[in-house]
Amino acid sequence: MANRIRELRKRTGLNQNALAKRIGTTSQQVSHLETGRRKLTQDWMERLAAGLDCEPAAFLFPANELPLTRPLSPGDPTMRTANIERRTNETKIRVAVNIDGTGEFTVNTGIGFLDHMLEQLARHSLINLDIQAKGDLHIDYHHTTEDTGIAIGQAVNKALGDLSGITRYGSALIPMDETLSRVSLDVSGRPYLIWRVEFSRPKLGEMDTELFKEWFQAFSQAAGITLHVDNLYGQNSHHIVESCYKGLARALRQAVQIDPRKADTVPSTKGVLGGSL
Ligand SMILES: [Mn+2]
Repeated sequence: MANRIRELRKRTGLNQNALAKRIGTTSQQVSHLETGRRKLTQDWMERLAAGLDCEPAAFLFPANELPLTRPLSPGDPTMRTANIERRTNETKIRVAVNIDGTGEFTVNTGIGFLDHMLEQLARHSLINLDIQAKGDLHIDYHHTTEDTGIAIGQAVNKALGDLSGITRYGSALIPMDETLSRVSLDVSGRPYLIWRVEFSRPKLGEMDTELFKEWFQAFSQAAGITLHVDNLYGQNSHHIVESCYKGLARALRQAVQIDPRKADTVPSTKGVLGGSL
């Protein structure tokens, strides 16, 4: 059976021998696994995934079905990274994030306007974001929009781990021409969305403007973030929503930063984040 071990290995720049050493086997075994001479069991997939910093299921994805997300900074323990794969009957999504990135992105959701927003999110948060989504766009954009928010939120949540040392709070005021929006958030493990944003137009490109609330709701729930988004004023719907994504990006950038004065501690008097106040 065809698998994607070789492709993934090459993306990380490892040769068979280097990968074999990482996972405690021989290069011959790696070779047999790649060619299918040795059966790719769950155990092997888990070992290979650990060596290549990806999800075990990544090796089984047919190459033509969905492009593979790049492992971001494989093996660098100082980087907060995560990969998420989410498959339902409605969408198939892969997300890779590196919280400690430089704002690099590869975004492909099939929805042009949403791609534009997610690119802003990466660029202004400095979180590296690799998103590949295939959804049921022939129905409408609802599932893909919402599920993309869930998958990115899950990836951010996973990458942040126990939230040790983070600044926790962040806020931003973002102007775009006639528009001003404010985003305040608490990376606390406590999901909550306040969304005070109205649009003058029902659609932007092919996308219904009502879907942006769905995206922010999905993201805040999955990421475990209390998120308040207010458009203070503005007319142009494109400016309004873009200022919200940029505000999220800038606020997130602040909140996930490691505070050097309390590195290795969780920023709560309870000693643990999440749960009740
Ligand atoms: Mn724009």
